[in-house]
Amino acid sequence: MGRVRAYVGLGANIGDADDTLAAAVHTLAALPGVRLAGVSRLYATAPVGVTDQAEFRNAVVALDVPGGRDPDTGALALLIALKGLERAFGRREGPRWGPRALDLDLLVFGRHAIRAERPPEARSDDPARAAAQWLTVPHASARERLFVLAPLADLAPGLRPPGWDETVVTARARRVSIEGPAAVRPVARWDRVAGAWDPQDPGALAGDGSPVARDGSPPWH
Ligand code: A4P
Ligand code: MG
Repeated sequence: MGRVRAYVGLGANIGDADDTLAAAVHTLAALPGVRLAGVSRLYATAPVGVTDQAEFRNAVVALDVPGGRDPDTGALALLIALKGLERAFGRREGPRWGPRALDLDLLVFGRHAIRAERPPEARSDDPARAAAQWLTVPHASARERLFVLAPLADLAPGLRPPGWDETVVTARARRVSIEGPAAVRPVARWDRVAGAWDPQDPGALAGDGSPVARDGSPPWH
């Protein structure tokens, strides 16, 4: 298989999350065979799931990655690289939905729908995690989370991931009406030349949830 456009969600709420996410963008871009194709705005987001924890920073990157011999193999190779990066950035096992130094989720892998079971010898002793799918793509809860949909819509508003009956921008508008526009707040744009977050004029989420900067330009330029 050739190359595949993948979208990866980044989240953090321990330590200097802005720095962590910037470093993670650089590290993802340096993975073998990977090309960085886009970086969303950086968002400050209200915690979902366990709400009694610090605000998160979230972003999404677009990566062109090797497709592997088949989609399952290519996507699992990327997942394993993401899990390695989480650990390298200080992620430790913690409660589900709890605070984390870095969370990397594989949101979309081209046009492929993937469900891979963890091999028995790799299952955790922790019963809460033992039955977890090894990999489900598109990510099972992405559609219901504004902290994923808002940055994903910066990069791919018209994308309709496999299994979805709506585009990313439509899903975002639906979640804005449920979670409220204050749940996610753009705080910076990615400066491609500097390779850093630029907090100047990050724009806003418009009433319909569409990303429009004050100068009218789309936020990823
Ligand atoms: N897994 C299956 N499919 C995937 C996939 N597409 N991408 C498996 C990544 N992993 C996938 O994930 C648990 C297992 O899911 C992995 O071992 C992998 O084999 P994890 O990252 O270790 O655990 P987790 O993150 O605690 O669980 P989960 O269900 O992934 O939680 P989420 O969805 O990542 O939620 N609030 C805000 N505002 N921003 C956030 O970023 N994040 C969470 C975590 C909760 N609240 C948040 C945020
Ligand atoms: Mg996760």
